[in-house]
Amino acid sequence: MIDLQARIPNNVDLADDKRLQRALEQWQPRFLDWWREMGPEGLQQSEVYLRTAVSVEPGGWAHYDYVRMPEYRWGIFLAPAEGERRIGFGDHAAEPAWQEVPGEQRGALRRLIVTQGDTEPASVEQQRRLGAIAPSLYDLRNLLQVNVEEARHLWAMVYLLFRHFGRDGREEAEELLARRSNAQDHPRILGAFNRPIESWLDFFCFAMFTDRDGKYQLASLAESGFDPLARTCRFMLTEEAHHLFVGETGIRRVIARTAELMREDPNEDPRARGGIDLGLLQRYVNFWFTESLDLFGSPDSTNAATYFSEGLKGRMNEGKAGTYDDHALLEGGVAIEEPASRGGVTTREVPKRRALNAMLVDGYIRECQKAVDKWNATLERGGVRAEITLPSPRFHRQVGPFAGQHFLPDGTLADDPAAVAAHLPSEADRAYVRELQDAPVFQRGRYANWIAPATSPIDRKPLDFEYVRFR
Ligand code: BYC
Ligand code: FE
Ligand code: FE
Repeated sequence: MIDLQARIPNNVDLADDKRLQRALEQWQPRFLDWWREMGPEGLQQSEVYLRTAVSVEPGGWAHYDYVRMPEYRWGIFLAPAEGERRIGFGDHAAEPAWQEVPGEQRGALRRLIVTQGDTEPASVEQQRRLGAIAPSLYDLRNLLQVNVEEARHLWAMVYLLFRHFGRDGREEAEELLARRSNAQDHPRILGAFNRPIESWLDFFCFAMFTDRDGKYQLASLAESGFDPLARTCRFMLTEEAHHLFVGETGIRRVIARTAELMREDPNEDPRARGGIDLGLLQRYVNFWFTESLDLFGSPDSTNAATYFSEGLKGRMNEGKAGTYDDHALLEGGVAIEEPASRGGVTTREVPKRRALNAMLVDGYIRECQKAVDKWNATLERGGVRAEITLPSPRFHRQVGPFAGQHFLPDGTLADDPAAVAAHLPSEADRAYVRELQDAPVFQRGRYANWIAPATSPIDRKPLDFEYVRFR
């Protein structure tokens, strides 16, 4: 049983480790200061219908109720231990999984945990102003659900830092509250987490593409030989599914509404009817998809090879029977694309351990494509003969061999570097979206004009439920 009245709800026997408990209880008020300063703006007193993680049992892990966000029960939950778990890959394969951090692996592990932890508060910071322009109570509630859970993911990483990394861990935990998304002098660690999210179009694209990187990274870390990291990531994945749902269905509803407005307009122009045109949406997709590809790191990465060799970060489903035969990856290679002279593209064979980022991103792209196919099916049903497409991974890159190159979304070289910008959101696009999303819709069951109503209830409540009570 988990004691939900404890100051920090947990299933890690915190009460038995008084020093650790005290240390985390000292960090808690600083976390709350950060939340009040950088969390959802203007909504801290409101009562929000939120789910809270209360156990790790598959059927009953979440409890739904109205909560004022600063009173949300941010807890520490590890998925159940899997008996005598063994390391599933790399040079330590078949050795018992580590319950404590091995000395040689300390630096690399700390870095992985800090990088993962840094993204969580970053996303909350990026999204903090969206409440004031929410398209409905339903969407507002989903945004805030994502926000409190990302903050819980910060707790998940901070627990590991405090429990396993001593003084350096405590210092890193302070830094996690000190860096700020998009700040000049102390930005967040990874690129996409320093890009502004100023509209709901940005937010839905972020939840679709960037949270999905989160899913893939967490799934890789869930294979870690460091068992506490594996178990905490496994449980985080349970929450992550909803974030991806918010992104994918958010864009789907925008598309459904666009199709409707196109049918109504004699010139098939959704803008004439206060909607979002597909060209603009495509540019937002182009931006967030490629920013998210950068989060996978370079397709040829010695870091990735080290993480795998040392048993710290595996492949998705590495431990699942039947997924892979070879867990050593010492033989063979993977062909990686690189720019060649005069706008051409060539491939180079990279040893498998160094190509792990490339392998992970392949699965990610396939999953994104499936969601895009569903969007296009919505367009087709809506009678629109146009499609959203994923741009080529050569386009708009800041990491990997195509960084700094000027390729177009169709994968061909741009004659003129400026031609690339035409496929990304322009200042005019942003201004239009700002104009469209300048006020919230807070009446129950109502939606902004540019998005179709929701179709999936939350916790089986009616869709016109009072998901947020303003105070
Ligand atoms: N921006 O060998 P390379 C989530 C750095 S999202 C800036 O190519 P590596 C969430 C890299 O650090 C999931 N810098 O890449 C989503 C390295 O620096 P050094 C977050 C970047 O190391 C939504 C250098 O470039 N989790 O949870 O194999 C809402 C060369 O790196 C970037 C993780 O990322 C970038 N995009 O892979 C909330 C998991 N990419 O060594 C939450 C932990 C690379 O030159 N992190 N660099 O100083 C990792 O596994 C790896 O660090 C990465 C990079 C996959 C990110
Ligand atoms: Fe997260
Ligand atoms: Fe997420």
